[in-house]
Amino acid sequence: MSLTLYYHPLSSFCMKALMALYENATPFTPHMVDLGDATQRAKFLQLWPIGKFPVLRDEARDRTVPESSILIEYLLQHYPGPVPLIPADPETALRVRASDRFIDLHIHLRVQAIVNEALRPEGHRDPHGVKDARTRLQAALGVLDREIAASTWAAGEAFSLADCAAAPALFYANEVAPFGDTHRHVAAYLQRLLARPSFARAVEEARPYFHMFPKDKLT
Ligand SMILES: N[C@@H](CCC(=O)N[C@@H](CS)C(=O)NCC(=O)O)C(=O)O
Repeated sequence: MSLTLYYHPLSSFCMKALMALYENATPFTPHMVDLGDATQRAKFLQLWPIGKFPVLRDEARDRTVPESSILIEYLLQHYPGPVPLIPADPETALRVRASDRFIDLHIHLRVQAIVNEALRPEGHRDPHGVKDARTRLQAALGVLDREIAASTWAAGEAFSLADCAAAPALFYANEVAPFGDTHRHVAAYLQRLLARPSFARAVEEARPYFHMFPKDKLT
């Protein structure tokens, strides 16, 4: 098998990549990395010195592909399947990419900042940073709530890259700042995402690691 995904099932950006692989039933070898294990971390850093996953390794084409959105575009280019995830029409493709960027930058990374704060040791906390992340997360959820009120998926009526980004981002956003009572269109969208088999599978595979999520330390 040519493709190997370096990942951890609990990682939200890795769930995004997994969804794309599952959507198109793309054959790959999952390679779980425990970044808390010094040996595994050192080996992973040799592959990708930035040390963030997901990373796709394609032996057949001798390519190492980090960054979830680029990784998905790479799969669509070189290993396409029945679900295009980025439509051929340039206007719609631009809408998909814009939505993917909005979700990653203004929702996903805010959630990550809030979770990372909970993982920091006492004395190394950043209360201003987490307050800012929470404020901006609410603003982004407001924007998404207005947009998603009018469509089934993030960028229209076709499931896309943007929905792969949104699913794990919103799943964890709902843990750090529950939005069921405040953003009901986003809440309904999350239910649609949870019913999508590719995301349902990623969540099931993450479930054994949920105890590692620092829910009781969130501020
Ligand atoms: N922009 C990157 C973000 C990847 C990312 O932040 N991954 C997290 C896990 S969700 C990670 O590797 N964290 C480990 C670390 O920062 O040491 C992408 O889209 O792939």
